Amino acid sequence: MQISREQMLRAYRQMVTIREFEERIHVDIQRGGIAGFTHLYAGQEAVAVGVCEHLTDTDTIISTHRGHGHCIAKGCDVIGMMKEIYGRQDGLCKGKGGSMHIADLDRGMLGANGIVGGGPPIAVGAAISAKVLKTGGVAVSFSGDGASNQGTVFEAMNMAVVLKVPKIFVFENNGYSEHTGFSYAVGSKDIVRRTEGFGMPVFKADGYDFFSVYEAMRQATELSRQGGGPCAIYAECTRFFGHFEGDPQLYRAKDEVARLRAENDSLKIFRQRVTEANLLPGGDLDQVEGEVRDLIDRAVREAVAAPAPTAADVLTDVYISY
Ligand SMILES: Cc1ncc(C[n+]2csc(CCOP(=O)(O)OP(=O)(O)O)c2C)c(N)n1
Ligand SMILES: [Mg+2]
Repeated sequence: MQISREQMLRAYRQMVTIREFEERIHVDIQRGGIAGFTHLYAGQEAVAVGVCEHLTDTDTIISTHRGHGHCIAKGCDVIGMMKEIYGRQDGLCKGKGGSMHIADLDRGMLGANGIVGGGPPIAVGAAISAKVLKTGGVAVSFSGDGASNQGTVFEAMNMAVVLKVPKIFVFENNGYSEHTGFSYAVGSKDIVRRTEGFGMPVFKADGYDFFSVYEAMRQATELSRQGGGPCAIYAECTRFFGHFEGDPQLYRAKDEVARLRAENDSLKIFRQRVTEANLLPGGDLDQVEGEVRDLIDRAVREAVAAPAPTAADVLTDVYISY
């Protein structure tokens, strides 16, 4: 696998940024300053970063209700995101989107999306646009195991194959659709074969291992950028927090999260791999962690101090005139 020292350090920084961002929100949300539903992505970092490290601003992604990690991995400004989650006037979407609707078109981040299964059809549109305009870009959708059952996702997969567009479907199986287990809700219990049934190749990855996802995405982008049409990535992973903040998680075994944090933490796995192979010294990783913690502290400080939107702001950005 070809990956430079700089790329590895950047990937680690992105994964740590997602983790620290989410851990901080998990604590700070108790203070009551954040409105609306918040779904945290901690635990799934290797997927977002392994995928997005292959993308540029020309490529587009569309996320889910659990979108913070995808936004950070795609290069959205972390301070602007924090302000958005706090509903501030100078948040990334002027405080009007909040946690579930962060978008940044300049970064090719077409939006988080509260409609489960709503993303893939939009990303097929972006892929058609990339093909027609010959941008060389690919369009990526992230979907959970629950979303993989939605009719919208089936239609999107079929259309992407028929139109042979540069579209990559990323399926993140974190074991639960809200509170419903994967093995109950996915009829065939096999998202890979079901996806292949639509006529596209699926690259399987270990969702806890950045390098595994990175390699799967390398193959996926190579295929789709060269005109090979759509493909998919399938990764099993886990979320460290509840479905939403406040979820008592009664459907999980008492020690499940503690065990996953001990054995399946993508940050620890990354550190172990690069230090044991002498690819990066542990001190460099420590330095990244310190810098990220400072950044998150600053993001929260600025978000808390930032002005809220005014009543007049309700009337702007409602309609776009073309
Ligand atoms: C169309 C639609 N149906 C139901 C919901 C309620 N809902 C929100 S998240 C969710 C589960 C999604 O599970 P999954 O796709 O596995 O994503 P995860 O939460 O695990 O990241 C459901 C059913 C919704 N937001 N949209
Ligand atoms: Mg899920």
